[in-house]
Amino acid sequence: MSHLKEKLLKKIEEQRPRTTRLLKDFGEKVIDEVTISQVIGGMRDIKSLVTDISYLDPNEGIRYRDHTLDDTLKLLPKVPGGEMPYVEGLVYLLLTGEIPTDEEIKDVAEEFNKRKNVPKYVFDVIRAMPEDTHPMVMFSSAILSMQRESVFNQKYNELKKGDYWDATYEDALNLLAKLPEIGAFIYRHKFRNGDIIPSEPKLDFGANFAHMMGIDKPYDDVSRMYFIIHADHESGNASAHAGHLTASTLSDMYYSISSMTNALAGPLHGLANQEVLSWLQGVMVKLNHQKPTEELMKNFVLETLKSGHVIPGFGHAVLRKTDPRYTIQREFCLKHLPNDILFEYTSLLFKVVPPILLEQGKAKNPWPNVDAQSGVIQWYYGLKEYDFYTVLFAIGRAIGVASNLVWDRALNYPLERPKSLTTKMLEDAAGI
Ligand code: HAX
Repeated sequence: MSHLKEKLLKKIEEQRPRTTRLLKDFGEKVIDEVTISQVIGGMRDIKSLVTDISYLDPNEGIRYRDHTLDDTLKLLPKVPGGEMPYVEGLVYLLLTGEIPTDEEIKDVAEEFNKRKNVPKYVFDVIRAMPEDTHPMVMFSSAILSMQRESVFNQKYNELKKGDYWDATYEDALNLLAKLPEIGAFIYRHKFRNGDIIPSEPKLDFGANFAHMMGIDKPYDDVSRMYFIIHADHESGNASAHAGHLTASTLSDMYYSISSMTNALAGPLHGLANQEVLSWLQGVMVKLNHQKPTEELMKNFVLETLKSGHVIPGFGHAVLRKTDPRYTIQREFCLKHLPNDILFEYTSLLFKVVPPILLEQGKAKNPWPNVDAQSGVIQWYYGLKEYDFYTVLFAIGRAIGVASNLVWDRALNYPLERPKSLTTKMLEDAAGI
């Protein structure tokens, strides 16, 4: 058994009695009330999911296993010669709750190396799709096509409930190891005439992805940063929730991560990183690539709002301050691309959008989110095909969601089934 799996089993055995006790002795304790606006308004803020892997504070941002994102980046062992930590280290942290040693990171890297070969039929599925298929459709379909590989699915009839986590863990590692290969294949197939670069087993998760994409250093660090900061945002965000909901029916990892990907592909969620770049490019073209004045930028923002569209990259359903994932990327830009014109545009947006949204008085959070900044970095390093950006987000997000699904099965979280009401029932409750 790998070190990671052994450690995970120990943690699961420690955790199970806590969940059992809460259910058995305190199951009827009330922890929340639900209002009509929450019922109509997308279940916003209703406390109804459990995860120990991350927690999103509205003002502080995400914590992974109780570490802020800044601390996570500081505490996880760094790749020699790089600024960013091993993605393998994050996988260990999210699954076990512990900061790994170098040896423990090596163990995860070896596990991934053993599992990264993608079956040929997956590439055939991608190749068979029409040229103008969106990369997220290719990514989701590639994942779904591998469902026949699921250990959970193959062993389901002989598995005891207590061992569901084990087969789910195998599926998680098997799938996570393959996602960079699939993502890079889609990119090279769709945007580089099918000139595929084979994987390099000696490289870590982030560096191998950069290598397969065909992008030089420091893109290896960009990839590590990108996958780490996008990995998890507790369980209620649409992509994580879609994955969790699907898995709650005992659908396996492949069905669930494909669901996660599909939810991420909406413009209000992960597709916002593509929308930001597309919007900024539109502005740049209109300005003939000159730096706009503050006044001009304000006009573009107002025009977009007037046309009934949201300003992509701003606002959040939970956060009420600037997203630390935005700040971390902004600091990277200040260090590596301070004079980039697109970065200057983004910085100007950071200045002009929040006061406009505040004045408009609708958005509960006028501050930038992760997506406002991420495309700028990709563009700078040559990845200009912005409809690929959400695939990068999906590779990162899959790490958090897959870790959660292992724990979902370990703690036997049941089938999800919230209750719906009719409008008449709400009117009755309101005394109308
Ligand atoms: N521009 C214009 N209006 C905005 C806005 C923005 N960036 N953010 C919120 N609003 C509006 C909403 O559309 C809503 O208007 P209506 O009442 O007319 O429907 C109102 O302000 C209240 O919305 P809210 O309660 O503040 O925000 P929600 O929880 O409903 O939505 C969103 C959160 C992230 C979807 C929203 O802020 C938005 O659409 N932002 C732009 C798209 C975006 O950047 N999405 C990525 C978010 C981060 C993420 O998940 N990444 O994957």
